[in-house]
Amino acid sequence: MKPDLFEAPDYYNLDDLFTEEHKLVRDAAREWVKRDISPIIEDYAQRAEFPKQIINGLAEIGAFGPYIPEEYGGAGLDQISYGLIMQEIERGDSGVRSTASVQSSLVMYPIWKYGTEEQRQKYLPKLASGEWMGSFGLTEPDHGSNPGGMTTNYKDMGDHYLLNGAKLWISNSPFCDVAVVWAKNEEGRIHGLIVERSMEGFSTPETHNKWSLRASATGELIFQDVKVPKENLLPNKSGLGAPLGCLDSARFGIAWGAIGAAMDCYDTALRYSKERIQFGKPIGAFQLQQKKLAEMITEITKAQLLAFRLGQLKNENRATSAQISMAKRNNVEMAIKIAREARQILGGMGITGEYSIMRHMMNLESVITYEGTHDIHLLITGLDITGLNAFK
Ligand code: TGC
Ligand code: FAD
Repeated sequence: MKPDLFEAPDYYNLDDLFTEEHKLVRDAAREWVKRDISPIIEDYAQRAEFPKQIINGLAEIGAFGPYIPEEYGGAGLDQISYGLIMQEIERGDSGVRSTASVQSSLVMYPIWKYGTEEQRQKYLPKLASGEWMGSFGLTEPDHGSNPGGMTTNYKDMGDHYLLNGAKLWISNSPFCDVAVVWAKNEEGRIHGLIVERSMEGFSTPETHNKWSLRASATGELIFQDVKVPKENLLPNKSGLGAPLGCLDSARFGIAWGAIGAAMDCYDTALRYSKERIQFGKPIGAFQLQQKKLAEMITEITKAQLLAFRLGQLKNENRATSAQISMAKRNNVEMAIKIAREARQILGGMGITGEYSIMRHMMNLESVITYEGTHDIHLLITGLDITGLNAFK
């Protein structure tokens, strides 16, 4: 793979709006990606292997629980810092950002928000340091966009719960130490349970043959009469709103992360367009290529402004789920379109692993599907503006 010459585009001087802390946090993540991700990621993606050695580095840049209070091992940062860390990591690879998103927003967040003090003390510091890795089990083979229909269930056996069912498409599952699992009780009410790898009857087979997110491990979570101690139930929120609340936090991170992937594709294509000579001049001098590049920087700038404003609202606890859906949907579509256009600017070279673009493009096919598909987020906006529910 070519050396990482990334220069971040900032067409509207957004840096003027960031605090010193934002810039410090972002620059540390940026440097780490350049040093520890860029040189190795293509190889791991080609081999479809998660680079486990990066876990310590992710913890060190604060990617595990950026906004979780320091007393629980988190970085105690604001939401814009969280977004910037996700942006920088996804600039390297969406699969690496997935690992961080799941750990922070889908595992640490529910334990912090819905768990007991004992659960917070037991799990959060180890998750923040990367000593333990987590996964989040919501999706099932027959219930993806419609998680409310889940059939994974648990029964109250007096001194423990008995958990049965299966989850599919679970990031980090093959190597997770703990899983936050969503299951129905005997009344059909959804609750979160913390399942540990050592529990008998719990298995996590890996899903192979992915053309996307190849450097992220994906698998199943299978529960066959798993005895879960009663103290592992998350007591402070139940119903579908509990997992969906976690998704709000993860989708927010993706809205920022996708910008990183887009910036990397744009920056690579811009540089290539100035170096590649055809018909006696750089291809960047041709109007057709300039149109592509000019539209890319316009869309990136719009996405940056959307994410920044959403970050301000999130910091003030005023961001609605529908606003988060709009940003996730817009920014991922923006990124995937830019990846496709950027790949064309590189001609044949664009399909090789010498450059990051094709990997970003394939990764984004997962990003546009997970955490709510592109269609589902559009329908969430539709419901919000009309008051009419297309899901029922
Ligand atoms: P609905 O009846 O609308 O809502 C049920 C309850 O949930 C509440 N609610 C929310 N609460 C918090 N945050 C949100 N975003 C919420 N959206 C809804 C709602 O108020 C209600 O509460 P209550 O108290 O009245 O019961 O539910 P529905 O069954 O009609 O479904 C709505 C729909 C389709 C929008 C939702 O289920 C959905 O978002 N589906 C997409 C599923 C999804 O996103 N799955 C993601 C799995 S995790 C993943 O992909 C990780 S990828 C790895 C990585 O990030 O890297
Ligand atoms: P389906 O729900 O079957 O959707 C298929 C198609 O139908 C889509 O185009 C969809 O938009 C459309 N559709 C569905 N309902 C409607 C409707 N009402 N109106 C219009 N169109 C509709 N899940 C987890 O729980 N944890 C994870 O860690 C996790 N990681 C993942 C990692 C990867 C790499 C992938 C690919 C997925 C992951 N997921 C995870 C699952 C992901 O959230 C689901 O794939 C996603 O929610 C869509 O569900 P589905 O694949 O079952 O598609």
